[in-house]
Amino acid sequence: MPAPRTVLLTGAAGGLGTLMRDLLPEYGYTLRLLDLHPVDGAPGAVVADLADKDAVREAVRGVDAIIHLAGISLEASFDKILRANIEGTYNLYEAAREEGVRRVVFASSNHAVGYTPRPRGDDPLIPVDTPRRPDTFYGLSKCFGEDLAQLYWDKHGLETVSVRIGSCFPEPTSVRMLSVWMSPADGARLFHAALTAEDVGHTVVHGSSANTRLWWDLTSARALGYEPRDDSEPYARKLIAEQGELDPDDPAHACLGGHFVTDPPIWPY
Ligand code: NAI
Ligand code: 15L
Repeated sequence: MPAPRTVLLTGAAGGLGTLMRDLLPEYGYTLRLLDLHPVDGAPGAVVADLADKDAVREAVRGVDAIIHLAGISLEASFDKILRANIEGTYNLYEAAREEGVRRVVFASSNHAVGYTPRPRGDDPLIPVDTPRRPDTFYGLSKCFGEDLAQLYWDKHGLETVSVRIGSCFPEPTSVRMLSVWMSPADGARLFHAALTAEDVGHTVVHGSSANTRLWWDLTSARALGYEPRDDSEPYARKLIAEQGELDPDDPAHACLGGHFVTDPPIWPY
């Protein structure tokens, strides 16, 4: 497969989309942007709901690949999740199939497996084939997205790398995030690897930096050519001084998904 050059970035107005709009052009990509909301500083962005099949198909036409970030990124009612994340992702894959797009990078989440107990002590890292244990309807929609990706590979030959992102923000802001943080620069490295690796079929990877306190296995991400360069450890002393170590008896600290298991943040719209 020739390396993709023109990439549709959905969710371009969001937090991760804004970070990737800055970082991905350095890898030589020309980005086409799509979001429900206007994208700051990008008057040419497509402003469309993923529910609008015609607009989605037009946005997809002619691109080499898609990075699919758009959707509800926190917990919400099942009806909202159904429309934005489940039907919306289906509409995007259908448009990609119809327009002959070869590769999608899908923003899955740690919350697809959020009920997985976090490793303690000498426990092994969580493997990428750990059973699905969604912690929310939001996490469930990411399981759907991964399965949809598998179907479109098996049935239609449309490749996907599903990246179960830990926490991709400029800095880690909690003790839990020390274990699952992915720096924006490593996020761009991983997305670039996911766009360019050969013969991925449908591959699921964990998305984190090379954190000293890592909870999950990065082997399948490294196999794509991803070489993380960052580590959350420089933030550890300050965060632990402020928040304390994770409490082994607190259910909000027991699982990979953290407080999404006990008290998930709710999508405000
Ligand atoms: P965000 O909430 O900041 O951005 C999501 C964007 O999607 C927003 O700009 C929103 O307007 C857009 N959107 C929502 N519904 C839409 C629809 N129906 N049609 C078109 N656009 C729509 O979220 P963030 O943090 O940027 O995350 C991006 C993606 O990565 C999400 O899919 C999220 O689930 C996933 N993710 C992010 C993580 C992180 O640490 N930032 C961790 C794990 C997964
Ligand atoms: C996610 O999936 C969310 O979209 C993001 O806002 C963070 O909460 C992240 O997971 C996390 O687990 O820290």
